[in-house]
This record gives sequence, structure tokens and C-alpha cells, in this order.
Amino acid sequence: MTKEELDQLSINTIRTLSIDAVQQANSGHPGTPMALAPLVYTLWNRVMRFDPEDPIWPDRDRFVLSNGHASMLLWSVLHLTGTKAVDAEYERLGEPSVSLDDIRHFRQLDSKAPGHPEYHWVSGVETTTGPLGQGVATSVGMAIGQKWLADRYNRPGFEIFNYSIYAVCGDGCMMEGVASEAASLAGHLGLDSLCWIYDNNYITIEGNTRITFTEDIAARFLGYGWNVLRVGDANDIDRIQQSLEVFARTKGRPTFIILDSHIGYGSPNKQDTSAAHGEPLGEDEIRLVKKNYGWPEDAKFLVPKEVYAHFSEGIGTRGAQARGKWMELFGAYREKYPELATEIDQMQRRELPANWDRGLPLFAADPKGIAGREASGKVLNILAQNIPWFLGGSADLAPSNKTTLTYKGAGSFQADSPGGKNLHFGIREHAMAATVNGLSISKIRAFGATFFIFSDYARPAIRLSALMELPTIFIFTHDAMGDGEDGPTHQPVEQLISLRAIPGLVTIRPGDANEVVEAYRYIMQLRHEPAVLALSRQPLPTLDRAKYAAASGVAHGAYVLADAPGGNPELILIASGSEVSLAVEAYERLVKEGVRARVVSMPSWDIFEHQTPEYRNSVLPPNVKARVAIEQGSTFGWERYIGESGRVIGMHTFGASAPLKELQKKFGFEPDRVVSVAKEVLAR
Ligand SMILES: Cc1ncc(C[n+]2csc(CCOP(=O)(O)OP(=O)(O)O)c2C)c(N)n1
Ligand SMILES: [Mg+2]
Repeated sequence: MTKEELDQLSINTIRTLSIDAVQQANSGHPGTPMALAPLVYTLWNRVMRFDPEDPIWPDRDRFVLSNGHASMLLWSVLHLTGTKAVDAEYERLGEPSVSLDDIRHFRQLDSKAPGHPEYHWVSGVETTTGPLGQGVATSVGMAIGQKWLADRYNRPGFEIFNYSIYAVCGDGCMMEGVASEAASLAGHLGLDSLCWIYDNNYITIEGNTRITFTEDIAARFLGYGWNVLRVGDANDIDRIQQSLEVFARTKGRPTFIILDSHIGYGSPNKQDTSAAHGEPLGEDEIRLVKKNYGWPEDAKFLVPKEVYAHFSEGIGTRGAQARGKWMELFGAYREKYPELATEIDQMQRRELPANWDRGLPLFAADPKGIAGREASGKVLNILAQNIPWFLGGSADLAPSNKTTLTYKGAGSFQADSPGGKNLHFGIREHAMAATVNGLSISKIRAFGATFFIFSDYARPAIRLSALMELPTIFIFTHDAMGDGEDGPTHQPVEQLISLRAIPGLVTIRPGDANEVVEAYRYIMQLRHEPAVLALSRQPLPTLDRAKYAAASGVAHGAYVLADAPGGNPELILIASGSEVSLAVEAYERLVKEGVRARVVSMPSWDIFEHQTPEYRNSVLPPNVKARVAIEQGSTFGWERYIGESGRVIGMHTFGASAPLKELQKKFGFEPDRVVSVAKEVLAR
């Protein structure tokens, strides 16, 4: 077989595997894999530095399939390259990541070929995609990560982190706002290790894009400051390769390749129509397509053995050599720069350096207290000095979020200062969240910050951080009505409960400065879970921990802060965040009046739910039915902890624009009210 014939055979194998898998599953997206098989073939077999034997080797090139519906492209190429599986402990398992059997069971339970690419489920998937726009936005974080890692760890003669990030995307990704936010940021930062390849096929689900999407996309990306290239024929693999070489040579800006393609390429009745997008071609059409490709019409899931060999000689050989060279280089690097090498090892395993929590503050009792965001700022500045690879930033609210790293040498991340640890996301909350996910994927510990209310603008990426099991950190300040005069547009009501509903996301709302410290102590040790911190704008009294229980109770999600004298409570006040001190005030009055009250500080439902039943029952004894929960947020969901006979003092409406004191009065967050509600509940 000639080289050209082998290329074509490999491309058609990707196409027909995709077609057969979708037909077998009776669901899926055949058209785009048929069109983009030549691109994916060229990228993987000719260009990418990726060793199928070790899909987590740190200096590998990254591939992101942002149009995740075309997942069969990825399953095909992971299978054909013989990419090996790794487990959650980063051990290589020796078995294939995606077997032919997985492909036969495309979209079926437990198959390693699910409907969309899933990080943490299939080795070789660099980020979860499917919600359009997320993949490309996350790739910007991966590119920032590459720049930061290179700046910190590369040394003359030791290019330890030198990889490229390729993201494939379609019209859907290009229409989504998050892609625009992210592209604008990437252009500003001049991320030249980043290459997006846009599948320009003029087709989305509702038909031709002339009904929705007619902008000049080349002009748009030129405007962002990207290098824009065009390949007029998605089947021209030499031109594709050439454009990727131009990308590799382009310095100082990211590259955008517009690839003109035909969805459902080779299908006589479906090519260039939306009918090729999201449904099986049908047995009759498949025969016609296979005939067109010169493929045996009745063959199913056919992989000619020459194709395995061809991938092995291409990416297999090139990847093994590249990784071998890197391992050698890293060995010498370890000799010369042992401390840096240790950092890289720890980071790769999501471990923390020794003494990472040294010098964390202990806040003295103080009735005036300190704002949650202020305490957070102090903690962040210590952690960022203790943990070299801990960094982050805000979406233009750093002065309000108190997230600026102010110590000497912290620096700002910019195109000409890629070692900076203060990231500036601009007013791009959604891209920020996707970007910090991309940094987490790059094994950097990263945080993103904004007002709690604007967590809504970041939510799709927060959800994905949980789905991907990434230890991303979201710092949200102005967590309740502390924003007073700004009014209901800026006062979160339903955000807490809606984030609590995301599986695997740890949401913490600390009640005073020492709970902030303990919240960070807990969060920093997470390896596979993201966390949201909801912090107050206004000062909160720092509780006297000699009198009340230690703040280390945060690690249990909820703990008995103050108990009835002699134990055996008849009433439980449960509160989080700014309402903890309010509960304590009410408690003191109730106790004086002879009520056997207990205060439970409950900064995190999620952590509490993971405690043993014994512990949970010790904090909230089932026989104590008189319970009052106090939280400046939606009352929704609190029934779970207060039961049939309890009451919630919370928000039933939006807030209002007024000074905080007046709002507290209007909405009932005052000691008098808590005391009277408590008595009502007790009297029931
Ligand atoms: C955020 C989001 N909205 C909607 C969808 C549903 N959806 C999946 S594919 C698709 C059309 C995408 O068109 P395009 O990116 O051009 O893909 P092509 O059909 O060309 O492969 C839509 C609307 C989605 N996956 N994510
Ligand atoms: Mg399209």
C-alpha cells in the first residue's frame, strides 16, 4: 500500500467506526466525525506529541474536542492509537483506554465510549465537553497553565513544559458567549501555545447557519488578536498539516484555523444537511457511504490491521521517542534542580508541599470582627507563598473580593510576565470559571473570584468542575445582603441552595474569620472535588473560641458551637455565615431566660452529609424537634434539617436596596425575631 493509501485507509477507518457505532447505538452524531476524520488523523498521527503508552505524561500535547457531540472521533483515535488506561492514582493499567468492544457499546452503560468525552472516565480525554463552548474556554486555561509552568520550571537547556493545546470546535462553540470571552482573553494574553480549529460547515441542528450565524468570523478573531488561517478543504491533509506547522511557528498570539468542511462527507443523501448531524445514517445510506469510501459495504466495526500498524509507526513511535527524551531530560533536571523536580512530582499527584499550612492566622476574639473576604485575603496570601503552584484571580473585582496576592514577587500574569500569580480575567465570569478548570486540569491549584450573585454567570463551568472531579476553588464574596445599597440585583437569594444541589461540589459559608481559615484548610486538601466559598462583605464578629467550640469543626460541615448548660438541649438554632453570630446572640438571651438552647454552626451541608450517622445525630439529636434555621438565603431545602416542627428564618423574596441594618430589620434577621421564633417553635 502506498503512503497515500494508508492515510486514506486510516481516515476511512475513523469514519466507518463512527458511522457503525452510531448506527449500533441507534443514537449519536455521525456527520461531523465523517467530515473531521482527516483533521483528527493528521493532528494525531502526524503532528501531536502524545505517547499512547502514557496519556498523562506532563509534556504531552493536549487535544480538546470542544464539539463533544463528535465524540466518536475521539473514541476512534484513542482506540486506533492504542492509548492506555490510567487510574485515579495516576497508575498505568496496561489495558486499552477504549477497546473495540467499548466502541461497539458506544453510549451504553459502563462503556468507555460514552455519548460525550468525559474527563476522569476515559483516559486520554483532557477535559469534559458537550456543553458547547466549554472545551475551547477550558483550553484557554490549559494554555495559561502551560505558560505559567514553563516560566516557573523551564531552565536553559531544560524545556520541561513545552506543549501545545489543540481544540477542535464547531459553529455551536463559536456562537456560545463563553467562547468569545475566552478568545478575547487568549488574544489579550498572546497565548501562542493555543490552536483552535474551527469546523466551518455552515450546519447546526436547525439547518443552514444562514438563519443564525452570518458574521465574519475571520475578522472577529483577527480583532481578538489571533493569527487566522484558512484551509479550504477538510480532506486536504497536507494543507491541514501545513497550517498546523504555521501555528507551531507563530509566536506571540494564538492561532485560529478555519477549516471548510462538509458534514456527513460521502453520504449521497445527507452530506451538507443537518440530517447528518445527530442521528444514525440508516442501514441503506451506510451501504452507499461505504461504497463511496471504497469500503466493504457489509463490514461492521472493521479495523484493517495495517491501520493499527500505521498509527503505531506514526504517533506511537514519535510519542515514545518524545516521551523518552523528556524522561531523560527530566532525570537530568532532577539532578540539577531537585527542589523544582519535587514540586513537579507533587503537583502532578495533586499533593501539597510540606508545611503548606504554616503561618495560617488565628484570629483573636473580637466583637467588631473582620469580614469574611478580608480574612480570606490574608489566608490566600499565606497559602500562595507556601504553595508555589497556588494562584488565581478575579473577574475585575479583586479589590472587592480581596483576592489580590500582595506579597512581594507575586506579580501579575500577562503576556510579558507569565510567571505572575495574580490572574486578571476581566469581566468574563464564565470564561474565568472555565479557565480555572483548565488550570486545575494542568495540575495547578487555582481559584477564581467574583461576587456570589455572579456565580450564575459561571455556573456551567462550576458544574463541569464537579463532573470532572477537579479541585477548582471558587471564591464568592458579598454572599448575602451585606451589599445593602446595591439592591436585589446584587443580593444572592437562591445561589446557595442551587450550588448545594450540584453533586460533588463542596459549598462552604464560614461564620467568622477562624471558620474562613478552617474552610481553606479543608479545601486545600481536596484532590478531586471543587469548592465554593461564600464569604461576607461586612465584618462578622470573631467568636471567642475559649467560650465556644473550636472552628476546626468546619471540617465536619456542622458542629455544636454552643450547647445548653449541662447538655441535653430542648432547642437547636442552626446557622451559617453572617447568621452564626446572630444565632449566638439569640442563644445567650434564651439561655438567660432558662431555655436549654444549642447553636449549631453549619457552614457546609455537603461536608456534613458525608459524616457518620452517629456524628450527625450527635450534632442534631433526632429527639430534639424544636429547631430554627437562620440563613440569609432561600429557605428552600432547610426542611431537611429542621423537620416538620421547625422554622426557617430566611429569604422568601428578593432583597431590596437599602442600608444593611434596615434590610436586617425588614427581613427579620435580628436577635428579637430569632428569640420570638424560637419560643414559638418551643411552644408547639
Ligand atoms: C450549550 C449547548 N447548547 C446546546 C447543545 C445541543 N447541541 C448539540 S450539537 C448542537 C449543534 C451544534 O452545531 P455545530 O457546532 O455546528 O455542530 P455540527 O453539527 O456542525 O457538528 C446543539 C445545539 C449543546 N450540546 N450545548
Ligand atoms: Mg456546524
